[in-house]
Amino acid sequence: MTIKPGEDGLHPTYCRLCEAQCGVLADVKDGKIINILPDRDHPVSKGHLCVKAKGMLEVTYDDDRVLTPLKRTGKPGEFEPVSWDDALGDIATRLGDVIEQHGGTSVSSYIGNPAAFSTMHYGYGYGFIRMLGGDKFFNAQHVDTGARTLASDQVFGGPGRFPFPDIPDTHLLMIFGGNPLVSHMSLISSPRARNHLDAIHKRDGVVVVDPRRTETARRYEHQPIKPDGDVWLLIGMLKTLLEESLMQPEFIAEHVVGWDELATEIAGWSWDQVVENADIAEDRIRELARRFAASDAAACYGRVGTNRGRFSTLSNILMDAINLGTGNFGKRGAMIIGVSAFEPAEGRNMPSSYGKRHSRFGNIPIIAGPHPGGSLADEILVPGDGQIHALFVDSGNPVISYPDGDKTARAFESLDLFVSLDFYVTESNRYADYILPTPTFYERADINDMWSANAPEPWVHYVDAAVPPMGQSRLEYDIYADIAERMGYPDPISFLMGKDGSEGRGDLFDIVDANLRRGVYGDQFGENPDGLSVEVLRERYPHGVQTLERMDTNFTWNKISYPDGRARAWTDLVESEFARLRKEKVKLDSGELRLFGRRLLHGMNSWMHNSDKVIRNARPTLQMHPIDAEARQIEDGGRAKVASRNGQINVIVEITDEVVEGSVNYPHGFGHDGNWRKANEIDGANVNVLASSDPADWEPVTGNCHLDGIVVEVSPA
Ligand SMILES: Nc1nc2c(c(=O)[nH]1)N[C@H]1C(S)=C(S)[C@@H](COP(=O)(O)OP(=O)(O)OC[C@H]3O[C@@H](n4cnc5c(=O)[nH]c(N)nc54)[C@H](O)[C@@H]3O)O[C@H]1N2
Ligand SMILES: Nc1nc2c(c(=O)[nH]1)N[C@H]1C(S)=C(S)[C@@H](COP(=O)(O)OP(=O)(O)OC[C@H]3O[C@@H](n4cnc5c(=O)[nH]c(N)nc54)[C@H](O)[C@@H]3O)O[C@H]1N2
Ligand code: SF4
Ligand SMILES: [Mo]
Repeated sequence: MTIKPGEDGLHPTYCRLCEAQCGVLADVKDGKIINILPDRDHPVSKGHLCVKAKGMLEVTYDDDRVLTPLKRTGKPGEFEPVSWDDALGDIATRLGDVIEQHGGTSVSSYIGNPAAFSTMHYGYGYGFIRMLGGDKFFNAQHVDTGARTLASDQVFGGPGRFPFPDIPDTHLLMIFGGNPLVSHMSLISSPRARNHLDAIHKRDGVVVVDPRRTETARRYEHQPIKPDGDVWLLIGMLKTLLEESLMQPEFIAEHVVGWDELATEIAGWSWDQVVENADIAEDRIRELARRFAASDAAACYGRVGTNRGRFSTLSNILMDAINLGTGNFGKRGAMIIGVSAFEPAEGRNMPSSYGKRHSRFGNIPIIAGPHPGGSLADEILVPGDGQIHALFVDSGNPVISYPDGDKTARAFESLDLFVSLDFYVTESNRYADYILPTPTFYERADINDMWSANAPEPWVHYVDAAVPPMGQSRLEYDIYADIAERMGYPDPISFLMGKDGSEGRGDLFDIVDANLRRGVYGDQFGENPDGLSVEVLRERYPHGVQTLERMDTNFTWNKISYPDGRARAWTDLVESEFARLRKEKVKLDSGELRLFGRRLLHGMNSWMHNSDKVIRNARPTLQMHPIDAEARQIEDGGRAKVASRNGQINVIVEITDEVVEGSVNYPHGFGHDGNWRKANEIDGANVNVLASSDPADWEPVTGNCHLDGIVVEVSPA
């Protein structure tokens, strides 16, 4: 017997804020969650929680939360409640008018970060837009994972998989541009990652390559680097491996194509070039490479800090090359690719479609669907075929998350129709015509569909809502399906399944259930009586079920899309990126200050800053090295003006040798002026007004925005 939404008692559920997806117990009394407790019976998180899970309780019962549909009645941010019927009726009519006048390609959407944790959200969200004829979608790819996605496309032959380190058995972990003790690890679902990292530290080590001595770097071993310096360190490590014959030739012969071409290229770079640009001594680079090769199970893992730089794609490809060349791929403790619970064991990666389409603005090759983030404003503002006139923003806040926030705001205000699905009035949707309220994750059923493939200790967890949706909030899927129905379309799920909707509205969990039952752990519709279905999960495993003791490392190999099943160390793109590196060679010590990002333990992207628990200790500051501060007569705790070619902000300064000389950092997600009372009070700025929406400032192969390594001038304010 499962407990029903809103019933008194402890509801097993899970947190849907980051990949860790920790098990939670929601204590419900009189229809309200009164406390959030760690779930010690969750098979993998075993009681791990961070402050944000409780913060979500404050969000759920926040007085500033939107609980009725809102219609814009005046200036940005001025709204009045309307009925669902009026809101959806007007949206359907106006959407129909836009499509009639400008065609389906004038309709688009941004679906942001939280959607990565709610069931099939990207799928039906994009299905909805495609059904209306839309051909442009936006999400966080180009500010988060773009370089990793293109590296996967090149190295594995398809963009759909993120490799991850098999951390319970890793002996040496090199982390490039990630801060797991704050982020709780990204692109890998491992709620107790810190325990694993501590154990790795006792084996051969955890080396954190980062321009800041981060929380993670402090606990383990830090290798400072200037923003954008990674590609040089990686070339140096590969040079060492080649010069000192530290590779695994048999492994390479079996699994890698194009190794000799890469080796020739690497040999063409001199140690002088490497050392000058990496700003790290040759001895140290050699030491890191030797340790990597000598370790029984090593992994090079890159995250956000190696995705928004000038040569991030090449850096990610070179990390793969180091893993592959030393035999640290598809092996216990090394880099692996997993299988999702919603595909069969032999499930294949999607094939590459890179460059088959280009963006209208910036002419950037499309990697895996989404359009370059930096182009959103111009896709709205620049007239022409395919110009966006109607936009849905769902689970996102692009005015703060995307580059050139001011321009994005201007673009939003110019739309014919702007519909937001959110539970706050944010910096983005204050320009909307309608805000449609949605539940928080404690008010919805979900299954951990998207990330089950990236868990070293894989599990599946289905949960019902702990409490029913608050106020008039409604699930995103139902909102899309209702609008579609009013316009005479099938619901997005039926559309995605090639049906016309005549059999009635498709249920999200019917598809989920079918995929799970056919999947690697599924009951195969009765053929495997011990296997899983949604019903089995619901009845037997309310705390989730660990499906394998460890992710099978062999899954890695059938996720390679090249027909020969081998990875590539050399492609046309690798060749042209090296040529570009030769030409552009980022000058790292030209006296300029470079700005990079930082995440706060007490903070979540552009939101959750209205929760006391979360923001209590959060203080957005510009971190600056003492030498750089002295040269500019800037005082600790004082205010400074930070200016880029694109814009300027006014910030509080924190002088610290935590950052490498020549760089400064500032967290993103601040500068609030939505309808949130506490968040608006925080003394912070939107750092992304410094980032540029000019394609010249994106990585050309991905269209990734340069959010790290922005050249800035800092002066006393
Ligand atoms: N300078 C700089 N910029 C960055 C980054 C950086 O490191 N530096 N990081 C980038 C990264 S990695 C990412 S992922 C993006 C994130 O940027 P976005 O994709 O914009 O996501 P969030 O900032 O998390 O905003 C989430 C929004 O969704 C709403 N929301 C929360 N839960 C739900 C839900 O269940 N349903 C609905 N409908 N709405 C919900 C919240 O109220 C909030 O308005 O920011 C990027 N921007
Ligand atoms: N508490 C908290 N947790 C979060 C989030 C949050 O906002 N708050 N956001 C979630 C999201 S959306 C994501 S995508 C993940 C991100 O997860 P992570 O990538 O682990 O988190 P970040 O703190 O962004 O780490 C990026 C690191 O890259 C470094 N860096 C910047 N530029 C460079 C460079 O050029 N080279 C190198 N080597 N390093 C560089 C930064 O100093 C920073 O330490 O975190 C998730 N978890
Ligand atoms: S680490 Fe924190 S934010 Fe991430 S899932 Fe666990 S409780 Fe939620
Ligand atoms: Mo992200």
